[in-house]
Amino acid sequence: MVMNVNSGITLNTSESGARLVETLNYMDGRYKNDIARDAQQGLTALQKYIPCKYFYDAHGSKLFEYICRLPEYYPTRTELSILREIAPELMGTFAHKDLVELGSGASLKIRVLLNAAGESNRTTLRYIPVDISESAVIEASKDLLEQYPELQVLGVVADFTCQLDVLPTERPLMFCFLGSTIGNMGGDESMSFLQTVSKNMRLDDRLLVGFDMVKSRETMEAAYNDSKGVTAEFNKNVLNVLNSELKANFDLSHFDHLAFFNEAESRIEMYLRANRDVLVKLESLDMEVEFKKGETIHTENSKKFTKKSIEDMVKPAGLSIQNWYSDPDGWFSLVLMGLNHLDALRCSPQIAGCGTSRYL
Ligand code: AVJ
Repeated sequence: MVMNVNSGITLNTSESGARLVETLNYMDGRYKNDIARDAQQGLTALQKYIPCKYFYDAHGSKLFEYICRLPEYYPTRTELSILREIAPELMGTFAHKDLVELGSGASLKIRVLLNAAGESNRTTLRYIPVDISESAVIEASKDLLEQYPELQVLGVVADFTCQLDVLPTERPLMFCFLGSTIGNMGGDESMSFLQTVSKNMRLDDRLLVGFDMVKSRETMEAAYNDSKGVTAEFNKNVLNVLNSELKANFDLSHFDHLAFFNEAESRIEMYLRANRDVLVKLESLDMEVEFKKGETIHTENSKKFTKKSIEDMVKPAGLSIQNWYSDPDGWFSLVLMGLNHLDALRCSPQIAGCGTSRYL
């Protein structure tokens, strides 16, 4: 059942066994506008680009899950191995709190935390997956309720880069931002994102962020050039998304997958490169785009971090690092943060009374 609860917000309830799955959708009607605007901007820029959030339609999400299981793609299994280690400590006392996952996708990793919480803590904690894909949020919530019938789940369909203020505020929160998704943002963007999260946090809230660390070029480049070509298919699939969302006529065979480590920027960059001259029509935008043979569309940055680059980003956001967890090789880091008390005393609306609350 779908009903409008407020302008632009819909409440979707569907059933999973005896339980209702509640999903608040703040994205209704936005996606089409956003992708039209972003494609228009990106495909007319000097260096053409498409924002990487458009990888994740139903097929793209499936391909991404496949990537996560590839032997070359080390981040997922490395992060999972750390999560398994630290989950008992993180979740031992986690009751009466909300566990918010930003960019939750299929909600696979969160199971490690939910398992560690144990059944009795699970009855009082609430899991809040936040993702721009409504189908991902609904499917993940249903699966979770089947596996953990005692769990409370509130699905939120929203763009976490700009809609954090829609989250409930009654109980202490732990924000989880896993998978080094933060590495997809530009430097300024990730800084201001952390600032926004920190402004939305109270003193007893926590933020757990996954960071992929710099390591040998071979290891990093292999992870984005897997031998089965799944990453190439994932990359090209974004053209299919434009084909269906914007009535475009990209021929995927006219583009090649390209991924390499840019050392100066400390990031993997992914591109689609035209292997011939190409003319594409985007009917919904009433627009034609020309590609010269060899011309590229920039589709993703995936930043690789160092301890210092993480600290430099976290401190200006008013966050303090409480715990730093890594695998023995230092390939991946999970960083647990809270509000920096001194900054919080100066800036927190609750304490200093500067007016507005978390809705900034
Ligand atoms: C979603 C940020 C984890 O940058 O590694 C995987 C997605 N892109 N292969 C990453 C991705 C190509 C990705 N994250």
